[in-house]
Amino acid sequence: MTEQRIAADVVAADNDRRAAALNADYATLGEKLDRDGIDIEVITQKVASFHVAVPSWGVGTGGTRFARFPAPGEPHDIFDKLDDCAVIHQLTRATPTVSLHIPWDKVDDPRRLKAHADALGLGFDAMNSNTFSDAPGQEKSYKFGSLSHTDAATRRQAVEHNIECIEIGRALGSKALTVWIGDGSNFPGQSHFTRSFERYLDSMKAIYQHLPANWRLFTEHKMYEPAFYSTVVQDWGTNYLIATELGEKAFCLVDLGHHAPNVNIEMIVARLIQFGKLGGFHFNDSKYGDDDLDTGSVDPFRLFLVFNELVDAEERRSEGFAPAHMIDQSHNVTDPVESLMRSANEIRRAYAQALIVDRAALDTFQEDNDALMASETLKAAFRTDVEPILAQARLRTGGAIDPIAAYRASGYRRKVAEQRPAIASGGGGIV
Ligand code: LRH
Ligand code: MN
Ligand code: MN
Repeated sequence: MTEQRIAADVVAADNDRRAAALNADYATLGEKLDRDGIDIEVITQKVASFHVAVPSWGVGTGGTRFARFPAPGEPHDIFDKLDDCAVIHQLTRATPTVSLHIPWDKVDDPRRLKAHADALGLGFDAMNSNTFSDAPGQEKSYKFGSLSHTDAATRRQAVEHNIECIEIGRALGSKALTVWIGDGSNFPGQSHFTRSFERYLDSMKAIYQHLPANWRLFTEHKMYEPAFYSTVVQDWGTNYLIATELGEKAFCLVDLGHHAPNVNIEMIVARLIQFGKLGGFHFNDSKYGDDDLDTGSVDPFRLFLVFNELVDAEERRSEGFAPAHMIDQSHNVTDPVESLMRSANEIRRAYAQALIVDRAALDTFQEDNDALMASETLKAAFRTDVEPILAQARLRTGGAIDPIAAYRASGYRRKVAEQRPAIASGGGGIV
């Protein structure tokens, strides 16, 4: 029996208050979709089986490099973090897995951690290594890079850390490793573009050799930050080269915040799908840079367009198409549990909207070069309020019709604040 962090009667009471209105809205939407030849039940079932992983680093309060403002009841260790992740999944039923970040998450005893996760009904998605900051007591510093460092011993240390992440992940039942490095330079001339990339590739090949047969390796590109002049893995082109150089278990991970403003991310997604190298996502939203804001909070249309490509590939049954869906956010001014719940729902919303796109009509408008009607076909799906589908999917799988209302009614944050001592404020957040 799964341990529940929120009392079932609190959720049931909140659901009871909302059920009649939901059922009426669901019936109305069902009639509308039926007129368009869409069976609402098919969409609801697909949405209910769509899941996204929560980042362990997302449940603590984030910060910027200027300051971090702690909030009451922040998790202290990975066990507390899993408890918070379990709440997110209990209410949304959308997030059955957690993505760990090593050594931010101290995993001294993987078996004990796995037992805790099992009890909460949680599993583990991709492991994330960290060679972009120095861990206490670490022999070699990553100040001037890690996997691409000029010093062989530093590169070896970074490779070994990634191998250790694989080993921890194996014990936990994870099946993927995500590698993001901050390596790069701050000034023209500081580093040799070609040689640093050669060194990076050599290091990655050493990691790849240790990857279990049924694992995937995700590499994450990012245009800039922390390096402000050049970055070794700066864009999807370089990322594609890495994935093809390494082999069939290597794929590109697209973090939505890691591109120049106005870059057409959905088109990058389409290209990576076409050539079999889309590994998965770090979902978040942004206005300027790698802002790590709640998914869908700034530009939901862009998120929808990404899902439009994913559903297109799903319906074309593109070979080997199985992207990993993960969230990567930093919550500086909200309760992280609330932000992650609404983000998971926004991701499902974009999926549901993409599922109701009239693809046959879109094909015809594209073939006929009817630009206006092709665009309208997408907009018609995007304009549809699919909230009744999302709420029904949650309700039918044991979640909350309104997860944030149920969470607030439960008083969870207040209760954990009594058990978890406050964490000091300070400068320096996570990237
Ligand atoms: C880098 C990044 C990467 C890290 C995470 C904390 O900006 O997106 O995924 O692992 O942030
Ligand atoms: Mn990321
Ligand atoms: Mn990022």
